[in-house]
Formats: sequence, C-alpha cells, structure tokens
Amino acid sequence: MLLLPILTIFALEICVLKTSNAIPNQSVQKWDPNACTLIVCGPAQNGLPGRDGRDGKEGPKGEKGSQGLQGLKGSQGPPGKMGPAGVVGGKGSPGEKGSKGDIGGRGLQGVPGLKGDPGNAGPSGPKGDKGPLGEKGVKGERGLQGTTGQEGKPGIAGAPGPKGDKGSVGEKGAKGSNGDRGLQGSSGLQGLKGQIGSPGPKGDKGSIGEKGTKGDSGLSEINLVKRQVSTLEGQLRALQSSFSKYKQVITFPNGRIVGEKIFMTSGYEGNFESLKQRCSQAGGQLASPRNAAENTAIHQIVALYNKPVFIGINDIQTEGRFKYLNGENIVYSNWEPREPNNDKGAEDCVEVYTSGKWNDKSCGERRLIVCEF
Ligand SMILES: [Ca+2]
Ligand SMILES: [Ca+2]
Repeated sequence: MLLLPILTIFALEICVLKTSNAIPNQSVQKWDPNACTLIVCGPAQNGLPGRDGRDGKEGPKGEKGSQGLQGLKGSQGPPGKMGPAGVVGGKGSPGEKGSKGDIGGRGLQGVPGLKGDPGNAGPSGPKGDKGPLGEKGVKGERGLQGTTGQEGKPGIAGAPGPKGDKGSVGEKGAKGSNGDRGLQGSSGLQGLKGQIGSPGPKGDKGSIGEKGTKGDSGLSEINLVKRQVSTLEGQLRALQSSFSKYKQVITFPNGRIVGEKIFMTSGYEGNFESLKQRCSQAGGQLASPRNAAENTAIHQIVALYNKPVFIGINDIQTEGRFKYLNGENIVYSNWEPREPNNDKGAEDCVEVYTSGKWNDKSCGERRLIVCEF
C-alpha cells in the first residue's frame, strides 16, 4: 500500500521537470513498467515558480486507479532441463493378427544332410513266372554203394501157378472095407469086341425075328469130345477168374481198369515228350481218354497223387485242332470253362487238373505220368 503513494510522488516530480524544460500545454504520458497508475499533468501558469514541495504534507491517498492494459507477450524462455525417466509402463495387449504376407523368395540350398540308416526290408514281391526249363545236366558219377536196407515186408501173394506135371503112381494101399452100396450108375459104354470063342455045338434053328432099327455107330466118340470140351471150359473160367484177380493186384493202388484198358502211373514226372517216350518204352502209350469212364479213371489217379497229368492229346500240328497221338481227332473232351485258351500262344499240350477238367498247357511243363495199356 505504501508503494502507490511513492509512485505518485515520483510521477509528479517528473511532470514539474518536464514543464520547466519543455513546451507548455503539452501533456506528458509515459508508461512506467513498475507503475500501476497513470499520472496526467496540466499546463503551467504564468505565476511564480512553486516551491519544490518538499515541505508539503503528505496528500490524501488517491483513489485506486483502473487496471492498466495488458502488457506485451514476453519472448519464449529457454527449454527447461530434461526431467527424470518415467516408470516403465505395463505390457500392452497383443495387437490383431496381421494379413498373411507374400511368399518370400526361395532360400539358398541347404547343406546335404547326413546319410540315414538303411530302411527296413520291404515285403517280398509277387512270385515271378516260372523260368524256362534248363538244359539237361551231365550225368553224375555213380555213387557209393549204400548200406543194405531192412528186410522188406512179405509181398502180396502171387497168382496161382500153372498146373504141375502128373505125379508118379503111388503104392497100392491096403484093401479097404466094403463101403455102402452106391446108387445105380448110368449105363456104361459098350466094351470092346471080345476075341472069337471056339465054335459051340450047333443049335436048333430058331424062328425068324423082327427087323431091328439102324444102329448109331459114332456116338461114343462124340460124347468123348463133349466131355473134353466141358473140361476145358471149366479150366478157362478158372483162368479168367485168376487173371482178373491178377489185374486187380497189379493195378493196386497206382492203376485203374476200364474195360480192356489199364491206366497206370509209376509216379514219374517229366515234360510231354519225356512222358510219351516212357509209356512207349513200357509197351503202352500216354493215357488218351476216349470217354467219361476213362477220364474218371485218370482223374482218380490224379486225385490220389494230387498232381495234374499230361494226356496223349495235343494241338501241336494245327493250332486249335486237338488230336490223339495217332493223329486222329479227339472224340471226347472235358475242358475247364474258358479253356483251351492257348495262353501266350504257347499251350499245345493238355493236362488233367485235380478236378478232372482239362486245360491246354505248355508242353515243356513237368507233369505226372499216366500210361494206358
Ligand atoms: Ca495251342
Ligand atoms: Ca490254358
């Protein structure tokens, strides 16, 4: 509060000084940055100079002046010092997933990796086709003689042998006791004519008898032949029975009899030519069925051995025309469905399956032998 009166006095003094040295009636206005009141001086009068006023008493306090105009904006001060680093903020929430970027360029080729361990063996492949028949090998040297085998079982009883020679007459035995009287036999043959006796005494003349029938002069010889034929017939029947039994024996178990034919196997296996040759050497030929009964007999042998056989039928000469070994066209067949198919153009021989059906097959294959006799 004391500042305002001081300033006022100071301002009045300035006005006096100005008045003495400057132009009259001139108002002096001046802003004092430290003053808060505007002082206006009036023009000087033509009177005596006033005293300096120092002896004056302090005047009454003036009224509070009105607020001065806003001062000019000061210039920007220098930047302040950098404050201390703030506390590290918490981790923000993850942002939204960005869109997929473009495919980058191919990278440089990497260094080759180390060689891996060998993998496990794969499964076996399918069985390959049967290879062609190899060439016949050189005959081997004769081996060492083996040890004597065990005594075999007694063989099957043979067929009855031929009738032996008549034995010598035995000694006459003692006379037996008389037996019971037998039945009356049929009339015996007329005996031979006896020797002529000595003439008897002449008898009386008899009466003339009736004329007799004509005699049967050769009857005795015919009857003799008949008996001989009858005997031979009996022997023939016995022989036939014996022969039939003999055939059954020799065809057990590897053969079959159909009518006059006998089908037999020896168990040998070989290609068509080999089988054909063996049957021929044995006095027969490769089995050539001409009807269902004969095919059944062969089928039974096939089933017994559970091995297919080649039969004496082929189309080697003309493809598709099957013939017997003698060149005659076949009169019977028992083909499997869709056979013969001449597979790969190389099936000219005929095998009998274990089902009894036929299939054309390559002649080089090995099959069981069955001959017919
Ligand atoms: Ca063929
Ligand atoms: Ca075939």
